[in-house]
Amino acid sequence: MGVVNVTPDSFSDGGRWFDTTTAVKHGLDLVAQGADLVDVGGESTRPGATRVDEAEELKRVIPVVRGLAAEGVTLSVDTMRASVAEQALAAGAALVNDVSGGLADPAMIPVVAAAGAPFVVMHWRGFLEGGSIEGVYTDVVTEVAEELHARVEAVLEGGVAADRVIVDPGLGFSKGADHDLALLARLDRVLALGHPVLVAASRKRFLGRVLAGPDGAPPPARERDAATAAVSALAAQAGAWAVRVHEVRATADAVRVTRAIAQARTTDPTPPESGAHGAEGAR
Ligand code: PMM
Repeated sequence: MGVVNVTPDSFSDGGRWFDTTTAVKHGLDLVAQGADLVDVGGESTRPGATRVDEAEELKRVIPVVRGLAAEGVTLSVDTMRASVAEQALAAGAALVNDVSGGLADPAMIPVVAAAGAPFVVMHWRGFLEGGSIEGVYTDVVTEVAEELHARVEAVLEGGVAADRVIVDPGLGFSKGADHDLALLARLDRVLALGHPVLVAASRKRFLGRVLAGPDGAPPPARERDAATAAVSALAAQAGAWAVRVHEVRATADAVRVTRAIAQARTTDPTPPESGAHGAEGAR
């Protein structure tokens, strides 16, 4: 899933694809680089961002959705507003990606249910707890899995079909770097919810912390793409359905090679050895 942020202020690419023509061209470039799906958003969710009004969000998103749909691109719309989701679906989007998991707008779940569209339900305590940025957890993996499960139940009760629900641990949303790393380490617990899993690690703060130099300064967001591709490969290997990234080529390659290795594993006639270093023990 490639990202087109039609915003002036997203944290890693704000302002770069802000007019319709540039945004459509960027979406087509992402497809040429290997994206199967393009996620179009008109509202930044970075900490401290103020919400855009509905008219402005529609003005940013709908022409880009229309332009890319006309080119045959499979699209998701990244929005917390039911009206934007509804109009984007009518303009050709296939899927709705709501970082609030249906909490921000009570009309969202009915709109998605009526359209029969796939729905990405992301975990974010900012909406569960009224805006807290850094969540406090005693066991982040268990708590995120349980809270996502509760959101999925609400979405199903609202009429969205079970086979339309995709879940996302919401890396960086009310989570610090250690929380993000723990969730990636135990993606199996999110997969155990029984729905396809979307992982969106691209350029996020936790990568900045892992990659920080000796002075502790994180590299700028756009220098985190190699690390993003590495996380994408690990997420794909763990069983993620999709990875959402800004720079597609490296991640598409990483995912393809991961898949090729998985295929080679299934066709290898030699049974795996039990120890990491085989019967002779560690060398
Ligand atoms: N992160 C951002 C925006 N949309 N959608 C989903 N499903 N999951 C995410 O983690 C997510 C998202 C913020 O990233 P950006 O502003 O750099 O695109």
